[in-house]
Amino acid sequence: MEEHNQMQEELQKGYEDEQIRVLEGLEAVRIRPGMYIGTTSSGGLHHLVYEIVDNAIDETQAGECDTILVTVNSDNSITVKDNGRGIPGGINPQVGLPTLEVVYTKLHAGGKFGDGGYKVAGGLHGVGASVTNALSEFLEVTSCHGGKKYTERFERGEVAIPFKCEGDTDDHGVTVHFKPDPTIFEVTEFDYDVLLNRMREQSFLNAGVKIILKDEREGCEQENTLHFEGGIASYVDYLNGLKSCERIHPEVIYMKIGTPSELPMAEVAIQYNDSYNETVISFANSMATIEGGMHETGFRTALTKVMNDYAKKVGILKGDDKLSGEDVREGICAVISVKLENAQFESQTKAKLGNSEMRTLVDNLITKKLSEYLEENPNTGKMILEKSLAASRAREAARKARELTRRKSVLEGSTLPGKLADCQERRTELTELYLVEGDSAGGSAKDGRDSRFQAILPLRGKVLNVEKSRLDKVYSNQSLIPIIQALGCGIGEEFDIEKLRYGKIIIMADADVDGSHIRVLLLTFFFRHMRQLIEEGHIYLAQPPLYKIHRGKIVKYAFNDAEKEKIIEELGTSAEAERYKGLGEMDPEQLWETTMDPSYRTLLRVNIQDAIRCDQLFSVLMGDQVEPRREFIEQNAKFAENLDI
Ligand code: 1YM
Repeated sequence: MEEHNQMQEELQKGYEDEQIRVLEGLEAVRIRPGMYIGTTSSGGLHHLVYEIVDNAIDETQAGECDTILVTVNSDNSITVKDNGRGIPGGINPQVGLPTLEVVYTKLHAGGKFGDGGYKVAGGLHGVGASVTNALSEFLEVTSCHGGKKYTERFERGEVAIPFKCEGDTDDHGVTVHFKPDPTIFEVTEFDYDVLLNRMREQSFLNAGVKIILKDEREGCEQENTLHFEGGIASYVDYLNGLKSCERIHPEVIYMKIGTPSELPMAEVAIQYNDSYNETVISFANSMATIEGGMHETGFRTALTKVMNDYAKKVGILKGDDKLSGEDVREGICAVISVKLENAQFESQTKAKLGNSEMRTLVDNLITKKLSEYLEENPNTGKMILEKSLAASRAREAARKARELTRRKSVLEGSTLPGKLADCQERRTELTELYLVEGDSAGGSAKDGRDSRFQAILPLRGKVLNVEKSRLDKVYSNQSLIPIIQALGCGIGEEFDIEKLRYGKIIIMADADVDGSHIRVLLLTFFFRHMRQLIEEGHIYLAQPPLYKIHRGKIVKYAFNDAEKEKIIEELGTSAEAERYKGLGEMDPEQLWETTMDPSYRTLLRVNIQDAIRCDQLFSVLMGDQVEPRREFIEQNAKFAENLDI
């Protein structure tokens, strides 16, 4: 009770002044929500949940909590409940406010202001629960700590029912109930699958924690329990299970240094499969580092070194022969997770880890533990080496083929493909390359374009499915060579984005099933062999109209059925609508007006929001197993339709 009296006194003193300062802080969040949560669309909405869950996960990492319950309530509000220590009921001496109130009303970057604890789970910018509070219609906290139950209610970040002690309890832990503010968010409906993916990822990254996710909305009632004792080793097993390929050794290799309470900590899990591509995903403080960074660099360098040393040791590599980085990563599925204080994130999206000490830490971990593992498990070692050697031989065969036919110079861009109608402009940032399906559409595009900055490359024949082919086939494929030549930036090990000849690469294919197939084949090629083009936003999809509607001399275009109906209403019932069967039906002027004129057209920029999802999408859509593909398409019709991956 003493704690409580002291609190009342402190409150009298500094409350009003403080309250004003605090509100100014959260007001900034309400004025510019994008700066704190990225967007006010679906991504930002879900982010509100992650901030609260992150605090509960921190508590599990402190060893004080094992279960987190996340409920989407029937009114689209969210309840997050943990069974940890609860937030202490005292007054924070620095600000003279209840600690609980400080947690929910103070913007703070990074470090927690409790008893010397630190924050590792980390939200987008480490700003924490106060951002969720600022952007919620209401947020209620119940904290059971040290035998007492405390509550407080906020509305749009302001105190609505002050902090109070409700009395005694045997319970412990924190419960937060909030509802996103509909005046801030464009979307207020939670997507269960988005929450499920994030909760699954978090439970893989924090071994042992049990997260129960529940949907109580009418007609959507469901529940998932996410609990993986194996942590990231279970993650790798899960990822390999999603892919349409076979594992080449039975166990996941797991290596670790440090613990959550002894930072820094690094852990890596690896298992090879029989595909030709690599899936390496990395995290720092449980946040995905999509652009990699120091921990990934350390991993790659050490893996190449360890595999070469091992191959020499067992006598498989002789003399100066070497396995390249790409060779030893063919078919790898790996998850890297590091936890550290003072994480530095670089690049525009803050998705690249800059702390160089993480390169050394991961390098040391792999060098020591992976060498030991291979020594102790020679059968697994042999399987992996055989895979790397096969990759190396294929690469060598590709190199020879290239030299023989002087394809090297062909691929490196000194020659341009015969079919290319190039543009006059040379500054990459101003130019566009249209990859056009079919010769007749290619002809219209050539005649309709603005040749000052638009280049056209008609695609010939069927585009190779790179998911089923090794590099040597990719390099010698007649449908891909002209694309590689026109882009000028090389491929694979020789890829150099500085040499890219066009700022926008626009895929223009029909709006039908065949067109959709070509789009997916080209995207698979870019994703697997020139991923940086997608990451840096160079790849676009043209959006040709579906209908031409005319009445007398008035001609309008519609891009979907709703637009068609609207235009017919405007023009009157005598208006006629024709459905385009393909791009080839449009004359050059129509193609320019509807699809190529920068002042009228709409382009979809392809971005990688979720590299894991993408990897899975291509491996299942394009792999050679039919059953998983059918299942996947049935479950994910929205992905097959929506190519904005
Ligand atoms: C449903 C959300 O926030 N749980 C939670 C938060 C805290 C603690 C325990 C906690 C942390 C510490 C000490 C510490 C927080 N405490 C603070 C502050 N669940 C949820 N569970 N005692 C309890 O880190 O030292 C901030 S969050 F400020 F008190 F340290």
